[in-house]
Amino acid sequence: MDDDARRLLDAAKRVLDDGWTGAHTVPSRSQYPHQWSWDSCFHAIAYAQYDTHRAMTELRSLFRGQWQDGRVPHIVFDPDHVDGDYMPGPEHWDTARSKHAPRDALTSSIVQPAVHATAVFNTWFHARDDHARDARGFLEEMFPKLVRWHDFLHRERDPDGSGLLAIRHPWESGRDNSPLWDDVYASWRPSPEDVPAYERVDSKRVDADERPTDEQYDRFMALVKLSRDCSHDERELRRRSPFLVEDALFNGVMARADHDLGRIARALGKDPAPFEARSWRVTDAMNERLWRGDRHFYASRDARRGTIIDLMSAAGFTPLFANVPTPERAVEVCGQLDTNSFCPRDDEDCWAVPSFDRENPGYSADRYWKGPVWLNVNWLIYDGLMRYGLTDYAARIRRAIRELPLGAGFREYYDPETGKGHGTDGFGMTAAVVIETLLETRDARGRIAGTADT
Ligand code: 2M8
Repeated sequence: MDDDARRLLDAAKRVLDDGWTGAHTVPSRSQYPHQWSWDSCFHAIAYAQYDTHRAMTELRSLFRGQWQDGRVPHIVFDPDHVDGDYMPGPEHWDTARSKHAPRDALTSSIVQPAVHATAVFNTWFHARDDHARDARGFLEEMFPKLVRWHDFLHRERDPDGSGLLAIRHPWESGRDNSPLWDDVYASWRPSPEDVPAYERVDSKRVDADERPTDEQYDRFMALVKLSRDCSHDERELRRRSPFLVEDALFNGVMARADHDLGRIARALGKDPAPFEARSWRVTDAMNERLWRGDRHFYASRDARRGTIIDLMSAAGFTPLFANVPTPERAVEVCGQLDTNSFCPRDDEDCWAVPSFDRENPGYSADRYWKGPVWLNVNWLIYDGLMRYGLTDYAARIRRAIRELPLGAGFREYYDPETGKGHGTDGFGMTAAVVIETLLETRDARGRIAGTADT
């Protein structure tokens, strides 16, 4: 490792140390003072490389918030920060209305992409020497929790039995204000009585122009209220939610997680077949319903209206993470990455991979999920490309994962054209993927060691 890389690694570890509460890592001290579900998985994937104990503590802490019906909530609130530090706080969710909510943890009632089985698997796989025994115990402890989590998703989130899972809030995608949802909003505007009273705090600490608009927040909050009004009952919400989307990233991550749960089962001497079968089911459904052959990428689908959301975003490449495309298709997908929409390889003034199509009028270089480069999503694509041996474009992404933070710090997201950092600083997911790419050894076929097929 060269000096620059060593310094970057140390700085990234300091970011995670600064966010460490003793039980978990906050995404950012100032902007996100609680525990977020997929952020924690990324943090754990990084810790798995150098601190098994922390990786285990991080994931255990998250699963303290698991509901009795198996759901893993997108936020587990820290009781020390519930007084206006973040909105919506527990009072907006009022999860006590559900008999499934945990009684000893304050949480939200929605979910985020299921990176958990992958994070648990990596934690065990990379554990060395004196940690190996603890990690084996951890794997045994987490297995039934993961099974209940995946059971919940496949049981409650497959509205038409197609194999594709649906999200019922934009926050569940992890990509809050992606232009993809504008398509859905075109036919859904909440009436004033559907929107609860609320006061934003997110735009006080980060430039309001970089955050979602008030109109988008009205919709976010209307969906929070709807969840509360339905006592967070999934069956009722499947019927009533105006937002029901089969998202390419959510499903791609799920196909990988099901596969990794199968690998955990195998490691424990149990039958992996049921989990692998689910992974194939999601994979087949994605190839059947979401693949856009004419555009060489995976779209998302508005499940409420039964229409394809015909917009290209970075999410459309994340099925690579789960080996969803055939090798031929993966090459096509890579070709689409190598265009003006997502930064061609020969364009030195463009940082791969922007979160949204640069050629679309809805693109914005600095507004949150409408175009900026998010390194956690880039990492999913990077890992996928490596698994296919598509190392050229992967190398371009890896360069961005190192050089953007080197130039602009560990920011939440970056302008694809200037590399300028935006959003909050000291951001955990950015630090995590920097650590992973610096420390992970990929095998001769370019696959991540901890997740290569066995
Ligand atoms: C952002 O989402 C939260 C809501 O969950 C917010 O804007 O308040 C997203 O970028 C999401 O992907 C991320 O997990 C979260 C914390 O980093 O922030």
